[in-house]
Amino acid sequence: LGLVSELRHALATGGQLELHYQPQYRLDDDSMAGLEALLRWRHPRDGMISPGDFIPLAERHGLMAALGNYVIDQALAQLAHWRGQGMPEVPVWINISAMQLFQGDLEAALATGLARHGLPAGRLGLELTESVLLDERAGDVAPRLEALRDRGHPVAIDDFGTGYSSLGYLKHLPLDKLKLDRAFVHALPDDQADAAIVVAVLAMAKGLGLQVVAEGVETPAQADFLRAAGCELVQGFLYARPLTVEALEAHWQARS
Ligand code: G
Ligand code: G
Ligand code: MN
Ligand code: NA
Repeated sequence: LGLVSELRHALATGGQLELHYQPQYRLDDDSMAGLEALLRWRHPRDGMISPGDFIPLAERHGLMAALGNYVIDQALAQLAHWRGQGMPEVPVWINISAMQLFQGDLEAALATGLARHGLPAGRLGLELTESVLLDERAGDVAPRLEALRDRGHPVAIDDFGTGYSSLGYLKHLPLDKLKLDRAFVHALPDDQADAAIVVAVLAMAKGLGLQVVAEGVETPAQADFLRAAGCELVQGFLYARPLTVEALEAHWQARS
C-alpha cells in the first residue's frame, strides 16, 4: 500500500510524473510524423518506475481516471509550449487504457484540455491496445471510438497482432492507424514467417485505408525491408528511444 499512497501523492503534486516522447518517422522522406507520449514516474527513492508497473496499480486503486487526465493535460500543455518554437507541428499520441475508454468523463477531459490549451483535437491521437477489444464491454467500443473520432481525435490500434482478437473488428471500428507490434518486426528481414505476416498486414491495411506504424524498428535492415514492403511509418530505437523533453528538443535540432 506504500506505493499506492506515494502514487496518490505524486498525482496530487505532479512533479514526479513526466511524459517522455518517442518520435515516429515517415520512411519515404525521413520527416517526423508524430510523437508517442510514454508516462514515467521518477520516484524519489526507487528511481524511474515503468508504467507497466504502476498503471495496473492505478487501475486497481481507482486512480486511473486521474492519471489518464494528467497525461492528457501534460501532453496538451507540452504541445502548447512548443507552439511557435520551431518544433514540427505533429500530433502527439497518448495511450488510453480500456478503463479510461469507459470512464465517464474521458470526453470531457479531452475537451477541457483542448480548450484550455487552444489546440485542435487532431493534434491529440489516441492509442488503444488491441486487447481492449477483448474487454467484456467490447460491444460498446465502436460507439465510444466513434464519439472520440467525431470530435477529431485520430485513433490507432496499438500492439496490433498480439491481442488474440478477431480481424472482424477492423470492419466495424472507426480507425486511422494500426501499430504493428514489435514482435513481428524483431526478426525481420530473415524470418520468413514474420516477413509474410508483415507483408500481409500491410496489404490488408492498404485495402482498409489504414496507415501502418511499424514498432520496435532497431536496425537499418528492418527499415529497408519495411520501406520496400510499402510501410509508411516507423518508430523504434534505430531512430530514437522515448526521450525527455530536453533530449527530444536536442534530437529535433540535430536533425533539422
Ligand atoms: O515505455 P514503456 O515500456 O515503459 O511502456 C510500457 C507500457 O505502458 C506500454 O504498453 C505503454 O503503452 C504503456 N503506457 C505508457 N504510457 C502510458 C499512459 O500514459 N497511459 C497508459 N494507459 N498506458 C501507458
Ligand atoms: O505498448 P506500447 O507500444 O505503447 O509500448 C511502447 C514501448 O515500446 C515503450 O516501452 C518503448 O520504450 C518500447 N519501445 C519503443 N521502441 C522500441 C524498440 O525499438 N525496441 C524495443 N525493444 N522496445 C521499444
Ligand atoms: Mn503505444
Ligand atoms: Na505496441
